Amino acid sequence: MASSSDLENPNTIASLPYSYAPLPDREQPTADEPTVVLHPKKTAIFLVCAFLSVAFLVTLMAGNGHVVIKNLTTNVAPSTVETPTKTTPMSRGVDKGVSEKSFRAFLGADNSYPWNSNMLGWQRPAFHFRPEKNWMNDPNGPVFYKGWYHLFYQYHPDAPVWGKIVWGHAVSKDLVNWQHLPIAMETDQWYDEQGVWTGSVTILPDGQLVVLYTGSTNESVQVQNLAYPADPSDPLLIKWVKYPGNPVLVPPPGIDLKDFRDPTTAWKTPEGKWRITIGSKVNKTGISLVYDTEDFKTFELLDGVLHAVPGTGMWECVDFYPISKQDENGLDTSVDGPGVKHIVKASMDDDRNDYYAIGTYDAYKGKWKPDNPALDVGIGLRYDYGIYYASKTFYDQNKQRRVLWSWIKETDAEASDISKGWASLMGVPRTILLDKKTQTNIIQWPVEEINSLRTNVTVFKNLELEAGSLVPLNLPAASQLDIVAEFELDERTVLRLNGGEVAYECAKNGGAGTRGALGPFGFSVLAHEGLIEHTPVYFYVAKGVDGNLKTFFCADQSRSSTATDVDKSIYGNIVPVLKGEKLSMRILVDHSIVESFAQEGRTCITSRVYPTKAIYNNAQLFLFNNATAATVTASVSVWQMKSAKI
Ligand code: DQQ
Repeated sequence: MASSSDLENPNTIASLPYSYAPLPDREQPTADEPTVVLHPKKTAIFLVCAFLSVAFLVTLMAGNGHVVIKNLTTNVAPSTVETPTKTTPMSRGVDKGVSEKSFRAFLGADNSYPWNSNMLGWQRPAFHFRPEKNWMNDPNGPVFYKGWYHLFYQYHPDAPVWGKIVWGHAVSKDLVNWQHLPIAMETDQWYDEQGVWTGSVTILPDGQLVVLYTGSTNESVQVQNLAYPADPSDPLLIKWVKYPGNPVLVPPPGIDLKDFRDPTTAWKTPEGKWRITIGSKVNKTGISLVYDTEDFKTFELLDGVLHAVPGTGMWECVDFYPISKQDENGLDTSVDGPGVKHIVKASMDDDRNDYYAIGTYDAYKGKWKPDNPALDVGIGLRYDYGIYYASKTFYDQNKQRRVLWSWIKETDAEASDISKGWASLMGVPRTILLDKKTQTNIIQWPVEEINSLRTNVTVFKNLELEAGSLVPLNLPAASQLDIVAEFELDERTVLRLNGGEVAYECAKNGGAGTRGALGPFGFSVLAHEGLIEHTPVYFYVAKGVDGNLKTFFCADQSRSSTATDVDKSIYGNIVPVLKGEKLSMRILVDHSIVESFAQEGRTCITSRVYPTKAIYNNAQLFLFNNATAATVTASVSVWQMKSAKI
């Protein structure tokens, strides 16, 4: 095992057994195809790898994989099993006017899996933020203030399910290690009796802070309220005061009393006023209302809306911010001008995903339009193609960057959340920049501070993965990893191949078990040695009739767990790959959370994975190439990740 200081020294690069097993459905190699030559001393390892490869391929190819999973559930030893508390399925949030807050696909079905405390204990993340216990959802009011990063969040202090929400609060010097602080705002007023909901911080020119947040009133009407720090000289901002004249905004005529929430950070208008936007809907059209204010106490509703998209439903947690067309730094929210584009992001209550679009803002009219109407908000690009919702950015004046926080919910049964005593966490904070190469998407990347958790790197250079190969990376531990890899497809095969693959979709084409000439290939994370459980994160390259390549980035959870009561979706989307670029991915594995980034953050996928066997020392990492034709060359660095103080 090489250490990080050995990185530059080629002698310390780990040697790796070459693994190849003929594919069950593959003809013998033809003369012009590469032949595998095994070194004698590697034969023993080869046999083990070949066995695993066959097991892997059989697993991958067994229909959609569910048959395998069903059969294997009988292997779970029930000796230490605790019977989970059965809960009556009930809606979390909908009757109060917000989206469903539990993962409900399996609720009501009598298929609770016998989870034990060992399994549930492993799921707890080591470097993703979450409160000490109970329920958390949206990030609120992130800000850098007097040397501290503040994170407020939707928090239910009484149970690990959504309920009467208050603002939880934590601070950090580095966005990695956190100190939990007392609840910042409780449900102690008639105008927020049913919940202190999502809101934002604005920094005024004199450095003072104001907060606007949604209160769900005693009658579950959604109103906007003003709050500010009780003692602005306190860098920890422990105590907050609610403005006595609250609410400062109530739903305007034509807007349903339960469709008016989540005020943004304010930005400056050309006239020097402050402007905010608030999500809503009219029938099925998602909209963003615009208000101007001078004092955050009285507001003027602008004619029309910032933007509206028919058919998208209620917009929650709208975010609006500038992004530089040429610079590598982030922009403060009020920045505007010729070198600037503006992003509108909305969290779609209907499908629970965060969509963004790049466009042009008209500050005089208070309106924004997308550069490409086909990729409008709610119908085009997503921040993340997995579990990622209610996100919120802030401008970090400490490091001149825009940082994205997001809620990652659970996709297990609510009964498991009750057993483990906590539910949900935050994604690792990501910097956001416009992709200068494509100009048509943003790039998201874990904040650089995350790298401080890296330790014990293992490096594999130019590994040749024949079509149909599987390589165990034999790491001492694989539940906390930072994996960075580059892949190159064998050019001769790519050129030789007749194009013709028309449509591919990660979710619809059978996942890692669907084999094409040029993919899938990538990693299997949280993999049990016999691949009883494993989660492939991979590229799939399709050659079209026009000869052009299209690359997809996917995460396949269909075999991630032998448990029957967790989500097993296959996620993913296309990823732009420009001429001359290698395929690259980064994966952060943190127990039950896997955050994956392709092409330096053009396409991202966050997965929640709940293995029952591939846990603790039984979690492993494999490289695989399940293509039928192409050899793939992989160069990989894998760091073990230390636990953060959270
Ligand atoms: N969560 C909050 C609302 C917001 C929703 C309530 C999004 O303000 O619309 O907990 O998850």
